[in-house]
Amino acid sequence: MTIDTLNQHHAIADVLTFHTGMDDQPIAKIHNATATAEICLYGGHVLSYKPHHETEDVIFVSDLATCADGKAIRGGIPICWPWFGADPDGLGRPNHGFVRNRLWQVIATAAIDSGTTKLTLGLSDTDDTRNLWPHPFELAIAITVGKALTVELITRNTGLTPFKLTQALHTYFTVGDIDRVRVRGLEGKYYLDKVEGDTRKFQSGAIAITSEVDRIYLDVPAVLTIDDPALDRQIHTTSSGNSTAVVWNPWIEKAAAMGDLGNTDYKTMICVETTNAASDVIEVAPGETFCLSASYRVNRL
Ligand code: TA6
Repeated sequence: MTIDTLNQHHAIADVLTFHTGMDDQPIAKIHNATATAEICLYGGHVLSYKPHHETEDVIFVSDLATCADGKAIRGGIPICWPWFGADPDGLGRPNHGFVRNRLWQVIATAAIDSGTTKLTLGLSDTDDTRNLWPHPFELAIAITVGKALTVELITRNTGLTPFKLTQALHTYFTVGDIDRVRVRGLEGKYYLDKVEGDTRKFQSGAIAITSEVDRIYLDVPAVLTIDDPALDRQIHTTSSGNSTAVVWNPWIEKAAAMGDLGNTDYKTMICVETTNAASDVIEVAPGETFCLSASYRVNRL
């Protein structure tokens, strides 16, 4: 669909409109009574969420991010599906699955109220996806922009056999100073430390970031909090459908090695991801659906 056709079919006057964005990909721009947001149809990818009371975007996107050559956008909320991390079968398929570098379709737009707007995007199987992963599916992401940002990733098995998933809402958050950030809610939980060969470790106290952090936390609670004193705010994440969560910061060396991340970007971003990862594997029966969701709300420290 062209931008004009998207606007004819799905725009909401003065609230939700479609434009040409990053690398000429179509983006939806939302501006309602509560917040602004931007969602790229490539990847079904949230790029921005900023309540009017905030000076800094809640969501981090690298200035070097690109959609070129099938790359996934660095930042925002990448959708990892139907696997999280490396190809589980070791067949050389893309890291984090194959839906974050495809063009999603607009399913619906709705003005819930003056301060709440909902955009639903969808992606279904094709010959190309079936060559990568031999299952029919319908995937939808429902994005609600209001006092909170809510993202629901809904998988429907439209085939005749069950399939297994791991997946993630791989959310990048903007922070003012990583040295002063603390992630709370995972105290007393075990995690797999991917920096040290998936060694199982115990989290005592709040999480501070003082080197590369790449951890899959197990048996996690629904609510986590990112304390960001430099921006004088907290971000609360409330999730459902998951028992694992990932905390990731590439730190100095990994950031310098990533061509689509600035060398000092590790100082102003952190990923706190809502995941079905590691042993948290989801099986979806034929005709069934599964929803993984996360909701993000900001308040003053
Ligand atoms: O969620 C953390 C992680 O799995 C890290 O290991 C790192 O690979 C990150 O995702 C980014 O992955 P990407 O494929 O987007 O570069």
